[in-house]
Amino acid sequence: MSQAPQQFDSKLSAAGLRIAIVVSRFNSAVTGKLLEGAQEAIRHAGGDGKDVDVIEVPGAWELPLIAKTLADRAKHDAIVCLGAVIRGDTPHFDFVAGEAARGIAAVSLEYQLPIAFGVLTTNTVEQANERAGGARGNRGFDAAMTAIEMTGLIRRLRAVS
Ligand code: INI
Repeated sequence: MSQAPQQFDSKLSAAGLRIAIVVSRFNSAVTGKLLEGAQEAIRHAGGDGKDVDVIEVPGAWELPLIAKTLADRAKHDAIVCLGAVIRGDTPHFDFVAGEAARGIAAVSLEYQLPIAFGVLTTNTVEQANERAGGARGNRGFDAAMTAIEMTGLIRRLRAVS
């Protein structure tokens, strides 16, 4: 099935933004590529690597707790969560992937903080690789660009209220 590439506004700016990237070590060959993509996106949007904190967690299950801990410290403008849950590896795929998604969404809404969901959920490692710098782009790059866009959008909406 073909998938249109995600489109981003070329004027998006990460200048001055403090961004936390939380990346899972499980399937690290894939998540390392997602991390590279996210860091590239922040550079591409004019962000400074010094303003970016990278925090590793064991697996996607652990992403929501660390996202919540970071949100509670209120030191970042946005958080990017990266992981790779691959169905072939586990019968509990649905629990890990579902709870990661649910938990990240809950923290984002509770703290009204942009938290991008850069967690691949695929049937095979080949499908994951395609989306981590392969033929279908890099979802880490997309997640970071989404976090940058949402940060600007929220700031603009707050400024007019
Ligand atoms: N974690 C992942 O990030 N991806 C997976 O594919 C995965 N599998 O296959 O089980 C996975 N499991 C570990 C899980 O995220 C937790 O780290 C573990 O259950 C301990 O809480």
